[in-house]
Amino acid sequence: MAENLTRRIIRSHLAAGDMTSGSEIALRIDQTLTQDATGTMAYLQFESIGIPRVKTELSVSYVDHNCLQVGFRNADDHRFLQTVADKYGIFYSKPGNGICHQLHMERFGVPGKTLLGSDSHTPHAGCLGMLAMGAGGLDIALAMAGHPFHVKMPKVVNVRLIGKLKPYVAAKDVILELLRRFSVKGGVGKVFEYSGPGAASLTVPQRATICNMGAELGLTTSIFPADEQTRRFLKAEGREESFRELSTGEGMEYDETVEVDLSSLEPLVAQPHMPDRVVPVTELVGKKVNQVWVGSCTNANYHDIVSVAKILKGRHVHPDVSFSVSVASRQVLHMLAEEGYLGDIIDAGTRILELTCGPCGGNGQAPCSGGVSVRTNNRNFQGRSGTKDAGVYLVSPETAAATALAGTFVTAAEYAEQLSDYREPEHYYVDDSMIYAPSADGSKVEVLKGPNIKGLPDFTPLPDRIRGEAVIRVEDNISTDHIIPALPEIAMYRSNIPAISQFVFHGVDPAFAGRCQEKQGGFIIAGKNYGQGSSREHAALAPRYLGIKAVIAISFARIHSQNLANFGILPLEFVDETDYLRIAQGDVLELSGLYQGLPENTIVLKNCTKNEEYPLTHHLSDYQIRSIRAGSVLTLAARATERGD
Ligand code: MIC
Ligand code: SF4
Repeated sequence: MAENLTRRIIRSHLAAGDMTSGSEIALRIDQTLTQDATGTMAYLQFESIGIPRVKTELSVSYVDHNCLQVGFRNADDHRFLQTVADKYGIFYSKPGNGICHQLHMERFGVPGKTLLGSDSHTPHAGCLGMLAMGAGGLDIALAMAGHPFHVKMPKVVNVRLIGKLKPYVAAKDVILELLRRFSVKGGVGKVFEYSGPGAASLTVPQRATICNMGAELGLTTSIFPADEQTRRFLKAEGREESFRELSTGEGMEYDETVEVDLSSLEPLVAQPHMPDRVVPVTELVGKKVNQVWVGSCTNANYHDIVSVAKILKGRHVHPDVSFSVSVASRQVLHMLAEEGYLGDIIDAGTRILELTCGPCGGNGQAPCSGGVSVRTNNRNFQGRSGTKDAGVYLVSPETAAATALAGTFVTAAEYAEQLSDYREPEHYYVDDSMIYAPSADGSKVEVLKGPNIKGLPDFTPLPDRIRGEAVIRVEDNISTDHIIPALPEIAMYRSNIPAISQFVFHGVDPAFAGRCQEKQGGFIIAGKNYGQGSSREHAALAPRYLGIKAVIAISFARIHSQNLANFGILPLEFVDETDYLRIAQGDVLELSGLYQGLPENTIVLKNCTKNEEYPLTHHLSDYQIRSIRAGSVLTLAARATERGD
C-alpha cells in the first residue's frame, strides 16, 4: 500500500520526530500567512527574535479582520503591518483586497507545500493539495525565523466522496454533514484527506469551503488531491506552472475511512450556538428570519456569489429581512461587476459590504435583539455576532439567498434550474496591485508603531510550586470567542495586551479580570474541548498577563493548548474526568514538584480547601516543557538566536 498524501508531504518536510500518530514531529514550513488581528503580535514577536529577514519561501501579511476603524487603533495597526512587512521581506495585502484565505488560494497556494497561518481557517488552502495548518502568532513568528513547526503527528482519515451534488446542494452541506456526524470535537488529532469520484467532481473553491470548515471539526487540517480541477483552477489564475499532480485515496493506506454519498445530501443548517448542531433546512421551514448575510472566507467565492445573484435576479429581498453580501476578494467583485451579477444583487435590495471578514467576527451587522440571523460563515458561538441573545444559523449561500427572499427558512430547491448551468470561469480576472512586494533591502525601512502598539509582556520562568484559587470553572466546548471575543471594541486592542486582558471571559463572567487581579491570578478549570475555535493567542496571552498559571481541563483543542504552552501556561488534563466536578470556584489549589513531575508526567493537583488530591496528565513534548519552564517559547527562541543556533 502506498503512503497517503498527508504523510508524503509530512515526510518531505520532516525536520525531526517519528511519524507515529500522537508523537511530536517538527515540520519545515514553506509559506506563512498572517491576518491583521493576529499579525500585530506575530510581527512584534518576530522582531523580538532579532532576525533581519524572513527565512520562508513566502510570507504574506493580509489585512481583512479589523477594518471598521472606529478611532485610530486599527489604522495604526495597518500602518505598522505594512512597514514591518516591507522591512522583513513579507508581502503585504492592503485592506480592501479581500479575505486572507480566499486570496491565498487565488494568488499563492502551491500543491505539496506546507503553509502555516495565524488563523484557524488556514486549512482552506488544503483545496490545492497543500498541507496548511492554523497556529498561534508566535508559531508563525518562529516559522518565519526558520524554526520548524512542532505538532502532534495526526491520524489520517480517508473521506471518500461518491456521487454528485444536486444543483441546490452545496459544498457547505458536505462539511455540515461531517459536523453532524462527528461533532466539534470529532476531528482532534486528525487530518481529513478527501478522495473518490465525488471529490474529483468538486471545483477548487468548493473544496476550499470543505477544508476551511474542517477547523470546526477540530481537525489538524484537511486536504484534497491536486488533480485536473486543481490544474484548471491554477491555469484560470494564470499560475499553471505551480501545478503538480498529487493523488489521494485508492491504493493508499489510512487510519480510518469514511464515505459520503454527495447525491444523498440535502441542504443543512447548523443551529445556535454550535457549528455541529446540524439539521436539515426542511426542519426549520416557516421559521421567520430577521437577517441574512452572505460572506466570509468560507462562502463568498465567485461560484457562491454567482449562485446568489442567479437566485435574486428579478426578485426582491423580503421586507422584514436585512440582507447583506461581502464578497471575499477584489478579483471576484470585479468579475461580478463586469458580468452584470452585481447589478442583480443590488437591484434585489442588498446591503453591499466591504471585502473583509466583517460580520463573521461581529465587526458590524449585529442582529437585532433575540434576532434570527442566517449566515454563510463557519462559526455561530453565542455572542460572536455582537448580539448575545440572537441565534446565528449557518447555511450555504444558496439557502441563504432563497431564505432572504422568502423571509423564512427555505431551501433553494425551487431555483435548481437556474443553478444547474454553473461553469467555473476559464480565466479569473487577475490584479495584484493591492499586494505589495517587500523592499529588497529592508535595513533602511522604518517600522511605524502607533500608541496602541505595546511591547510584549515579561514571561517569568515557571516556579516549582504554584498555589492559587480556581478563579473560574467553565463548561465543555468553551471557544476562544468566549475567552477573548473578536468583537471590534475588544479586537482593537489586539496589539495591546494590558488593555485586552481586561476583557477575558467578558461575555461569560465580566468580573473575571478584576478577580484575577485581586487574587494575583490562579487556575482556570474547564470541561471538554477547551479553547476550540480560533487561533487567537490572546486567549492565552491575556490570561497569562492576568496571572493564570495553569488551565486544568478534561480535554483541549489543539491550537489553544499549543498557545497556552507557548506562553508558559500549563495545559493539564484530569485523569478522572469526574474530578472536574469536585472543584468549585474559589477553592485553593496547589501544584508542587513541577520540575520533576512534568517530565515524568506524574503531576497531582491538591485541593487545599477540600483536602483532596486529583491525578493529572499532560500531552506536552519535552520541547514544550522546556519552554514553559523558561517562561515562553519566545524566551527559548531568543536564547537560541543569541547562541547563533
Ligand atoms: C475567527 O474566525 O475566529 C478569526 C477571527 O478569524 C480567528 C483569528 C483571530 O481571532 O484573529 C481564527 O479563526 O483564528
Ligand atoms: Fe475572517 Fe470569519 Fe474567516 Fe475568521 S472565519 S478568517 S473572521 S471570515
